[in-house]
Amino acid sequence: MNKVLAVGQYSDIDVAALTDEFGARPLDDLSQIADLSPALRAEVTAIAYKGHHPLNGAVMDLLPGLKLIANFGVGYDAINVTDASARGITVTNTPNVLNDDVADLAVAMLIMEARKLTASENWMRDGKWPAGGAYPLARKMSGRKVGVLGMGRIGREIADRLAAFKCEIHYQSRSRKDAPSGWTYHADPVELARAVDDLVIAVVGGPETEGFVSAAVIDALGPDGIIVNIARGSVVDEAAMLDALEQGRLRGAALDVFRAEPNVDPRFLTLPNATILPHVGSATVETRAAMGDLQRQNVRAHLAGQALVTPVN
Ligand code: 8YV
Repeated sequence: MNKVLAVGQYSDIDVAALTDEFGARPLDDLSQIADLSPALRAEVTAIAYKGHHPLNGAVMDLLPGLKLIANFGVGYDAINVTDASARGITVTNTPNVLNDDVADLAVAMLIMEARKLTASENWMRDGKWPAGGAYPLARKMSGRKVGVLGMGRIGREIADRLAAFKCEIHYQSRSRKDAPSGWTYHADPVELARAVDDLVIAVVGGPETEGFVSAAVIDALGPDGIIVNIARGSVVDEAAMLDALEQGRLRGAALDVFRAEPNVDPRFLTLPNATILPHVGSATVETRAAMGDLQRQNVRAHLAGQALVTPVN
């Protein structure tokens, strides 16, 4: 019996853990589920999922006994939770264990872009220092007004770190949060962008935030601003942001996530005012181990008939 499918690009350690403990059947991607025989599909009660391809009702219907989708990641926008709920399937995610890494990266990327760290390091690696002299002056990051879009658990970790860099904190969220005095709440993203120098995106992905950082938000931030995105590419009007970066209507962008990743719009690859990373927010040995562990805690609880640890529906 293979009650568990381990679907996605797992590390060897995670595949071994899922197969050894649960007898999970590893599959590279969701499309392989349809290739399993109906008898094998009927055995499955849980998917341990790691990926960003849409997992919707059509896939769920291939597995008549499916009761759990345990996502490897805090963001579960790839999973259609409405479809899951309608079929009595519980979705779990891996919250909190990655907050520090993602927040560290957001701050690091803001500094990288403001201080032009990649470009100045390349200046040195390319041997330009002796003849070319000092690298052109960059810009200061500490003490800027920063807007955090989305004050959830990760947004809060980012804001706490930026406060330690003497930044003035503004935020936008569905509701006002219990935040330190001096942090300014804005109900609207355009209003937030108008009030700050730089914008850090930390909202959930999915339909509710699709294109939330619109051309109007980008214009409100203005030509001295930097946008940092560690959330999801879908939150930003990418074409509007690319136009603004190319035309100098936005100073810079520091991006760990993209709309069509891993197939990034090639315009990003040549922009001198963008710091780009291949979705590495949670990509440390320590945090990926903790994410895998939390995913398996949910699968274990499901197989034992116990309460799930981190359900989202
Ligand atoms: C990915 C992430 O899940 O947790 C999230 O929401 O975006 C990342 O940590 C990671 O790519 C693993 O699939």
